[in-house]
Amino acid sequence: MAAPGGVVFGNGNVNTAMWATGIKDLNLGWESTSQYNFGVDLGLLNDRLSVMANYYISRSYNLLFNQPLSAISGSSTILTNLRNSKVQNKGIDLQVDARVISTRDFDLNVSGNISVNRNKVLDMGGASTIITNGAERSYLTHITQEGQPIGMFYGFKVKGMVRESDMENLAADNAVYNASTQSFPQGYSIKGPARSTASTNPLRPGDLYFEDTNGDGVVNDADKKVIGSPHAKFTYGFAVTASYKNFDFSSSFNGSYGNKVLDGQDYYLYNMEGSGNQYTKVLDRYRSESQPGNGKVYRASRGGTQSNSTRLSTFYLQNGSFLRCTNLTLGYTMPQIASLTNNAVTNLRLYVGVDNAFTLTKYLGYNPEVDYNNGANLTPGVDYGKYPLARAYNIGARITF
Ligand SMILES: [Ca+2]
Repeated sequence: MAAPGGVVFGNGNVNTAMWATGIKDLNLGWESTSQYNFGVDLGLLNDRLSVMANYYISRSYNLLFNQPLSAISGSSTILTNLRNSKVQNKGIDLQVDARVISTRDFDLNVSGNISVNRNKVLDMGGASTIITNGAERSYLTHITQEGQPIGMFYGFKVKGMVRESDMENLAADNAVYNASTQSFPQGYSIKGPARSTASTNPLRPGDLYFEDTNGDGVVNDADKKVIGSPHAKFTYGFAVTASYKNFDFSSSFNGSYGNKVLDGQDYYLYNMEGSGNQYTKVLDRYRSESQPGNGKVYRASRGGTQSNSTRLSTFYLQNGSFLRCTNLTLGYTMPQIASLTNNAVTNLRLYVGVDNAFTLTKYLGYNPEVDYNNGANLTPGVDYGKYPLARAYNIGARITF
């Protein structure tokens, strides 16, 4: 609660002092949860097929929340409860196991599971929307509001890229734009792409421009909206095991489908400010009308003159779906080992395997299974340098004496 530090009084000497490291909410309490489950467990076809299904609905109350505070208090947040807040999770878990083939020489088993969860804020406990920063440069990235899942991505929708042919219209708009009120005259309808108050310079060819959702010709905070969900439509896993005579094989997979990921590293690896390494994707950037790139990657600039590129927009949201093979193993059991060793060794199995064999994904970062701000559940789906999973090769022998 208090930490030693130093404080300078009039004579310039540093005196020993203590400072508060955190401010406590004396009424802080537990979150509470109520949950209902409905499950079925079926064995079919002489138990060669088994199905387990579970439907649940859970509600959590008085959620813990790091309320932002003025830093003058000595702390930037205070952990508190959102009184009377209510969040609902409902979903289905389904598990299927099948003995597909079962003969003297050959066995084949397949199992799979799928989980579908839907999260929804039912009551904010009197708070209005909570807009949070989950990434670099303090830009706001997530919104939590009633009727929606927790921590949806919040920002601008990219509408297009400014080209040379837009400049005449932009100049006409610029001529009537009132910079001090950041607005256009009443009744004026803009000719070119909407101008952004976040951009320090007028738009230039190669800049991204955002959707003006309320149609006033200017892009500002009022035009931000939910631009994607960090929550998967479903997650899943499956495994296949087989044996043929003395060989055995096993494999396991898992994955996620339908979630978006914000790669926080993009602010550096895509910024084209000449200050660090970049993705090779920047080679697709706009350079000129004769070298427009792929039409999606904005021009290079230095010092944030093209600030549209650094605001959270759909440009930075990536498809986070993946399928990962977590393990492949092939084994061989030596049948004659007992007689060869005069029963000194009763069983010998040799095996080779690989963990994290491969991942199928469109995600550009190291690992689409991201969870930045451990436990900060208002900012899910942010990758801030998630460490890649190592691929490990195993080779071994299991000896039974
Ligand atoms: Ca607007």
